[in-house]
Amino acid sequence: MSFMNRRQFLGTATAASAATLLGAKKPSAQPNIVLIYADDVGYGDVGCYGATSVHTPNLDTLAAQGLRFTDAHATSATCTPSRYSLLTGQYAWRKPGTGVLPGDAALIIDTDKLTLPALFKRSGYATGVVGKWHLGLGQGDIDWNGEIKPGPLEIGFDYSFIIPATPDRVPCVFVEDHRVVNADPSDPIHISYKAPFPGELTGKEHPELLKMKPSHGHDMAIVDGVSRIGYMEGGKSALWVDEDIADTLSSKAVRFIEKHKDEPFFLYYPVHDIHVPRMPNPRFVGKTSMGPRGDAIAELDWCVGQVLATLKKNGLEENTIVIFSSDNGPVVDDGYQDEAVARLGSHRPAGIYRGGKYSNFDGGTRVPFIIRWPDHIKPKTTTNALVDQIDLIASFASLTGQKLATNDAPDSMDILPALLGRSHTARQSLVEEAGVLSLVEGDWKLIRPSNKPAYDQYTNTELGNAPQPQLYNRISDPSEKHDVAAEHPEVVKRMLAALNQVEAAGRSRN
Ligand code: NG6
Ligand code: CA
Repeated sequence: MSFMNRRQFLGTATAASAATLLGAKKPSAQPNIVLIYADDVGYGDVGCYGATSVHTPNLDTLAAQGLRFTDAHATSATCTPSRYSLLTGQYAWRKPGTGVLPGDAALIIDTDKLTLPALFKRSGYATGVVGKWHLGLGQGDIDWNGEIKPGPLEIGFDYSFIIPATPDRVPCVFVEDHRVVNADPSDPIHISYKAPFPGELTGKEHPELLKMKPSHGHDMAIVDGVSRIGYMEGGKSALWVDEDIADTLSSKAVRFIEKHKDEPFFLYYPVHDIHVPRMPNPRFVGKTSMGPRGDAIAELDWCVGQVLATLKKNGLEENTIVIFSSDNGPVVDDGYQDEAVARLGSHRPAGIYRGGKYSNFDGGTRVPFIIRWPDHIKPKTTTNALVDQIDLIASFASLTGQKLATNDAPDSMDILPALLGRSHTARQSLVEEAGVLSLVEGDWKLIRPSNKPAYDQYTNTELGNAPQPQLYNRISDPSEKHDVAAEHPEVVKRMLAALNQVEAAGRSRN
């Protein structure tokens, strides 16, 4: 089924079954979708998940008007693989080269594969991405002064305004569609992840030039008084100002919504907060007792508020599904001296869960996940259904009345009933990726053995690696404090075999 408009959608048989699922309230049209994807925001980092050291009134409102998940996961404990899985419906670990990417990496998503935006496009939606990309661009050896492709536009987005990699990696410029924004041909941009350019001052040699100093790594190119990962020359007119990134992205997201208010749209909005360098706009500085990390959460909440206000102002509230989640768990010191550790106080970024970003433990992938669709999803509800962001593609295929081919999104499950709060069961199992793979199944979580370090001293993270398989009971021991592998050798054996099987099968949706 391709390019249905809202009216055609209502006329299809599949739409009728979607309407049945939605209960008495028929979908008046194809709902718009806004997917707000935060960066490094932990389970315990927002008010409606228990945070008290920072106020997140907009996220709390979203939860109060919608459904809040307590067992929702990113597929990975770092950014690139989670984003890859979210957009393709394929576990990133199936594809080599999907770890945290440098800023000059080639696009890692196949342009001939079904993606989340392509799914919506097929159904007649306008599709856009505004925010942090981190999935590579081009085919290697990117010319930042010319047309930059393939990228978002080649995998299904009609519009794109992106930070190419991360805010702590060069190039520190925005790319809109195929071009660097405000590029100046007389000051060409060059990027290297190998060596500084002749005459380039680096954070390592010139710490006196820095307003935000690294705690580990991040001592290469200096842009806007912050040293980054990678080297960069040229492009002075195009450089972003860190304190203005949230405002810039917010205005682009708002503009996209307003421009497409009369047609169905899908906006993927991977905001840059609260990734390092944490440099919120001065109007958020001091809003929390936690320094830049807390203030960045306040800025993130403001970004969410801007979306909600725009939907309201344009009469789009009712017919728009808003989803909020995060790409991986929290980290406190992620490489800059931003007082995050010293000012953490009693705040627990991962809530009761162990570990955080980079970790096999649940703090690495269990993240906030809130969905609101007025009149279709009951407000003020919570569910413990096991869901994964990778499931959005199959679930939205179902919502828009599309059938997935066998090889499309091979690890994505249709969990639409759970997403709409009609069922408290969703997945039976899922695979999480960090240092090694883990399998969550029923009450159990099994972490594969690994000889990688158990602890990272720089980020102060329990990575959850151990030379023997670990087994935790998710119900009686959600904080993964007691490894019970020795008591349940048969469960360990069965789950190790099941994990091998998921891996070997190349797919996990039947
Ligand atoms: C790490 C960076 C960290 C962050 C991470 C990726 C250092 C020392 N640390 O290598 O700061 O950028 O990569 O984060 O460079 S993610 O959220 O995009 O996965
Ligand atoms: Ca991240």
